[in-house]
Amino acid sequence: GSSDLNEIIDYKNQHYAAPNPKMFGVAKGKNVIIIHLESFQQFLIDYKLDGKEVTPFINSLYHSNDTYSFANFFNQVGQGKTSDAENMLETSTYGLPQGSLFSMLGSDNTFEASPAILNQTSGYTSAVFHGNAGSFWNRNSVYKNFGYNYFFDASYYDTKPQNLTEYGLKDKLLFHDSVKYLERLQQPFMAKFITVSNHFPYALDKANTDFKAANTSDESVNNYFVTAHYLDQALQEFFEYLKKSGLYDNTMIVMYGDHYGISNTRNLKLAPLLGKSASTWNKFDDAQMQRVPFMIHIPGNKNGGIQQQYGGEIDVLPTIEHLLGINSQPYIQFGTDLFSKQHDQTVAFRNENFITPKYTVIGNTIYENSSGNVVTHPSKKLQKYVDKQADKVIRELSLSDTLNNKNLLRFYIPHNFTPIDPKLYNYKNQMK
Ligand code: GP9
Ligand code: MN
Repeated sequence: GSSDLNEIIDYKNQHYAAPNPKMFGVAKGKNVIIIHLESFQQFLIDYKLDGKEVTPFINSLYHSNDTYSFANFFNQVGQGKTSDAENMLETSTYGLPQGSLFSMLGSDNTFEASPAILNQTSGYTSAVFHGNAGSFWNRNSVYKNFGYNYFFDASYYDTKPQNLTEYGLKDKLLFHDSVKYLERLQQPFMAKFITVSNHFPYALDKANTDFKAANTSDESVNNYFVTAHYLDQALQEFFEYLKKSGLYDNTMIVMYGDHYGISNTRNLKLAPLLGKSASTWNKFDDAQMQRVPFMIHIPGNKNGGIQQQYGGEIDVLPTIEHLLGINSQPYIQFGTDLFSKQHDQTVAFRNENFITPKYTVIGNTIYENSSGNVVTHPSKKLQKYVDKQADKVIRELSLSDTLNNKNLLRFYIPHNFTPIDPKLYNYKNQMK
């Protein structure tokens, strides 16, 4: 118990990355809208299928100088997929090595999650909008423990069959039909939208399809572009609403892809569309495909641009806290602010493989990022560096697991933090 916690506290203190003074508080007091881009991979950005941009609107955001756009941002999920991404983004702790943390620990654990932190430090109201059953991934329980004030699940939307795809309400309807609730949230708010239409197997009715599928021998690969295009249009419509309503100017919009849409086995079908050969495709290529978008859009900011630093989902919470002018130091978080000079650029995958700006390490194999070649005879210096990173990755993952498996945040109450009592939250008949 307490010696575990002391080791975790030592680690997080020594790993802490101080805010970049140029970035601290640049979005202070703004509303925060977080848009979860289901299964959206980085390769879609600027990608053209048969000469046609798949996601022109997201591309325009990516290149806007109001957006901090990350070119080397990776998903770090395990088997908990979407729920692991949510957990990392909102607690800066890792998902579990097996299963979903939301499902296994989410009902009973104590968390110090972003809805609670933003509320208690800065008066934010929080809400999640998601057109699937609230029980999926145990969200009904987890969100209460995170301190979400509102959770609008499928029961708040018109879910007649033609409004649905496999995992819930179609994205355009999710955004459109959430406005009536969004407009009633006390500001400043933090609102998360979890989209679902771009989810395997990427099925969408003809009426919503205006992009030509790819032509591989795998239907899901082909249709991935079609549903990604639909998601792009849904996002554009939502931005139009935000501008019309006036919310836009006072809101920071954070967008991220949660995990891959095309699995490693299916990458072999995708390879030719990326100008690669399936016969030389390898684990290095699979690892590079774990890049997902991470974009922070701050209207009127004008200082954005494409960021090259390496990072991942674990780093989002301290980054957002610092942008909002909130000190992240009191909390136990395993990620570091992407804008900090001390940001840790080693990206851990849940299986202990990792990527650094120069190397991709899979098991005992070191690949050089610039060439994709295996480093067959690493110098002593390189081997020492890699071993040190590997030790850190293993330690960080295991400390996160200890924290969560032993529910140690019960015993760690930051100054001025009031632990969340889930009994005070009720997601039935909200705003009715
Ligand atoms: C369902 C959705 C999908 O509610 O969030 O989760 P995933 O299958 O991607 O983990
Ligand atoms: Mn997902």
